[in-house]
Amino acid sequence: MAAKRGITLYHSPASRAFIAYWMLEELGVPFDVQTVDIAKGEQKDPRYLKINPSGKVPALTDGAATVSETPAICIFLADRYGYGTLAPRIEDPRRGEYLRWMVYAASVLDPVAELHSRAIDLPGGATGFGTYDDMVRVLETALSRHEYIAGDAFTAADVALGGGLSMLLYNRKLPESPALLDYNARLAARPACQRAADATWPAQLFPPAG
Ligand SMILES: N[C@@H](CCC(=O)N[C@@H](CS)C(=O)NCC(=O)O)C(=O)O
Repeated sequence: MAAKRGITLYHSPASRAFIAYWMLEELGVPFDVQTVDIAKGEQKDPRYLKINPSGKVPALTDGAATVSETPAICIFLADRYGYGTLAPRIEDPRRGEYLRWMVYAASVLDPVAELHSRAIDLPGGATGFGTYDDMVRVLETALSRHEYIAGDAFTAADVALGGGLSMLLYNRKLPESPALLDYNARLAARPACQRAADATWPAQLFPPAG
């Protein structure tokens, strides 16, 4: 069977699909958007579960390849279309930090902020992700040392982690501290980020600049 051609992003408005959309905009590659309306439960349709067995958005297909989990989508796309620019090369020592923050986005930032917003704070040593206060301190420290999460250059880790951070700030699940707000403003100023927010977020995702 011939492989499907081109990139398709499976998307729902005002969801984590914003992050994958932003990644595609940063790379400037053509893609189709297929809406999977999570408000209507379309993410649990058996046809979509073949693409993402978790029944969540986003997911992405590129030819014969299928990928889901937002940071995995960012890693996949950056390696394929932005290797050496938005993704540090394998031999580049900066790839270590880059991968650290990619995984941190999904394994620490997302679950810890969501749990904290529901007043669930587990003891740091008892979980793989640590406490909310530790997570905020770790992020603030990293972001006060350099402009972007993995160093002085913007990378796909800023899309994966920064996109999640922007959504959490929007939903008031992170503190509006100077380090986090300044970083969010730097990301929001990027034309690709603005295009993705305009295309995927019915309300205003970012506060007006100024
Ligand atoms: N770990 C997943 C989380 C994706 C996720 O939770 N997506 C939400 C929208 S933001 C969703 O599809 N919710 C619908 C549902 O779970 O039924 C990722 O990083 O992609």
